[in-house]
Amino acid sequence: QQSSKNAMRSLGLLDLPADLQRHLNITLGLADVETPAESESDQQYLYRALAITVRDRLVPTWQKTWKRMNASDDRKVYYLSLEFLIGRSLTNAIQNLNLDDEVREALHNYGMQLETIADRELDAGLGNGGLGRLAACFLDSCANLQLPVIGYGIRYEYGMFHQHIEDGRQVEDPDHWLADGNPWEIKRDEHTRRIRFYGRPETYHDADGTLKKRLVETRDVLAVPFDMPIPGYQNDTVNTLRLWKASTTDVFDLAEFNAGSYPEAVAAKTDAEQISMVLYPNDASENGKELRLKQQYFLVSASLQDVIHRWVEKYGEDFSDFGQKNCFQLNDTHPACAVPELMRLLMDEHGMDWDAAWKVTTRCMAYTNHTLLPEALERWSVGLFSRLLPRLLEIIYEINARFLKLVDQQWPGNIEMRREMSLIEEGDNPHIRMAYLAIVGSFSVNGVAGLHTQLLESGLFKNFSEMWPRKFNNKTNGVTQRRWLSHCNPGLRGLLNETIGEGWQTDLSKISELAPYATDASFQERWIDIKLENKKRLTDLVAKNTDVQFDTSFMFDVQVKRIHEYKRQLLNVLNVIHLYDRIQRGETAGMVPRCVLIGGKAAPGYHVAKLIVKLINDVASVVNADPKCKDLLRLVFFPNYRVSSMEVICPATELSEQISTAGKEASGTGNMKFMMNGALTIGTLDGANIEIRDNAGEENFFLFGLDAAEVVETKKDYRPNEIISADAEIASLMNLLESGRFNPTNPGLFDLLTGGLRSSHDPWVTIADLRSYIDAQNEVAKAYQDPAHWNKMSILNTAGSGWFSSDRTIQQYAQDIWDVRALPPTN
Ligand code: DL6
Repeated sequence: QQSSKNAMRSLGLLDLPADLQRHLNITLGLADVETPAESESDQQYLYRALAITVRDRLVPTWQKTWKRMNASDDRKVYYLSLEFLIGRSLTNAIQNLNLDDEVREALHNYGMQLETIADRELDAGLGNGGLGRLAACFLDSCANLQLPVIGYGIRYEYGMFHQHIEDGRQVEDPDHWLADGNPWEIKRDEHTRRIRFYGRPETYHDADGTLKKRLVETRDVLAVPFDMPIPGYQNDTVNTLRLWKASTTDVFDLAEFNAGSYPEAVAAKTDAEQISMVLYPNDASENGKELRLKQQYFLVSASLQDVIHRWVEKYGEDFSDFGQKNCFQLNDTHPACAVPELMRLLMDEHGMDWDAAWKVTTRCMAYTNHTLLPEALERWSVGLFSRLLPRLLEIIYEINARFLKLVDQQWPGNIEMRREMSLIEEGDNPHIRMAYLAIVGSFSVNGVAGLHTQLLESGLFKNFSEMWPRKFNNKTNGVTQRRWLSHCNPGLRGLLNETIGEGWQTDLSKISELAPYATDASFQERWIDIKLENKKRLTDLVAKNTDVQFDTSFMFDVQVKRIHEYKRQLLNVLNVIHLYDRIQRGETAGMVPRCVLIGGKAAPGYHVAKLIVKLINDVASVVNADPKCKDLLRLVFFPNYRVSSMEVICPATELSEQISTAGKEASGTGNMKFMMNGALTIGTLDGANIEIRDNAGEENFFLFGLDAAEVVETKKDYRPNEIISADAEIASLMNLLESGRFNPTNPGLFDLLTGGLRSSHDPWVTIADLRSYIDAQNEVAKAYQDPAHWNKMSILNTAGSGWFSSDRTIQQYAQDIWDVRALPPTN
């Protein structure tokens, strides 16, 4: 901190209010700002000027961190990810630079609160959900731990679509988040890389007469980097997220231009720029589109070239230590082309032979799997690959041939095993299995929660784990407490600082010191007050975004995440219908008033998920309009759920719904944010829920449903209709749903959903878990009626959340996989 203060002093960066004024007047050219700055336009200017003012204060440390990186001979890590769901940067930077007081004072001159101005920032929505947000939390933790880690991603012009609701249905609007510019990025033209698509591989003899391969007749695109700062927490470190934008090699096709074909001449530009134009909004299904493969290769090739360029600058053409000094963490299979691309670069462009290149490649690639769902496992058609990336396909074939020899050694003569493990899925339309490519090319393969890793080893990747047991390891996910507790819950931050000191912000294991206060009446009172404040904030946000008025005396019961059948928002709705049904019958004894909030985006092409959104909204309309429900139940579908809304939702939540079919949710990370903020979880034994329960204590967790093994057993002879007719309450709620009560003008609208629930092939076995879920919800209600008991459980959840800091996760990656240490300081 001291040295960054010195750097700022020498750059004349000590008078923040004056700098803000200067950026308003000079940089942005705004003569006057009304005080208070009430107009939207003034607030927008203030946001931009403040962002630049704060960024100025990051830059000296950022440059110094680059210098430290370049000076160090230690190993470095590159986190390759098609998604970084960063959210907002301003408040994060202010917090990490410890500028809160100064900024508030400066904004006071314009009659403004920091919160109002911060609200002007658009979320950087460069991700779909858990996988992308995890990448953002990881970068935060790497900077906090001063690790030499660079994030590499794509600078999508359009991020995750905006969702609005019309007649209860999801409607998507494009998210042009860059329309007004992005004050956080710095373009680095000098590091532009050339990416070569299509073409054909040609054999030739090099100067020494060695037979070599090169690509000819390619169609090239430029990758232009934009760097985003990733500030560490008050620690004199600013790491980098480098995002690539696609650009054409020539502004115009001159021949076309001269021939008078202006539109055709410009077409090449649009064609190239397409690659980084839009984030694919699919969360858990692969889609096989050519543009998506282009994005993947574009990211991978640009990033590898970037790293190799720095290597050659420093060490010349000797790559023998490259694997030891560099590590690429592949965030799912999306960047799995890195394996053959590094081989290509090392062999075709840097003269290595196969064996040496393979040794280097498999020394520096590590792969994280994030899903067990077969439909999410990427497979690329060989036909497409051979057109778009013909040289990579040759290399993949060679990797496969050599790999299958190893399979033969392990299981001699076992043709079936060869077929099962081959990187190529044979058939009329053969496909490349990207997960297998990633496993074969990596020295480490990890799952993201204990159960998930076990299931990978015993199921999806069983053969590979038998072949290479030591490659497989678990790294349970985590989230950064700086955003997901300290920043988003200022009330709780204050109480924690006062009670256990500030150390938890960089070492969340310290939060266990809270446990002794769980039964302390005066501490509980403050705990309750903080929750109430947070509930008021969420009530305002709900009122602003919907026509529903929450009541802060009700229990806040929340499920926010992508809409997917396996996450079972439907199970949640069935319980709401059940509560509504009970209210209609007057059976309200033991019921606790609830505001149920559900939010999340459905992939635009996922029909069933969109129908679930419609059902939630239609049930909500009936429930919220019914006077009988007024004192007992509200339901809202929260539109356009995103990082910045979670920052208001999670501190206010009392009950966290983590109700996926056991064995389907790899980990979950929202579950961790809720726990940190004192919500109790109702959940299945799935993903990280298991570890949440272990850490909170089983008496502080509402468990229900089948476990993963029982789900498999149940599916063998699953008869949901029998379950429904044998249970009067379930029969009654199904009857209500099927009677058209929620869709009176559109009979049959929800038949697809009810038919699915009743099908003996329902993969999510929702009805099998419904009774157990309803019973657990009744337990929740009982517990909520005893505030001292509830708050004790709530405090113990927060106290038990230390394990779920992404700092812990990253320390494990750094130690067990990456083998990297903190950057040494400079003198
Ligand atoms: O690991 C981050 C996150 C997990 O917490 C979720 O459980 C999991 O569903 C998600 N996976 C994906 C899958 N995408 N692909 N492939 O988003 O990862």
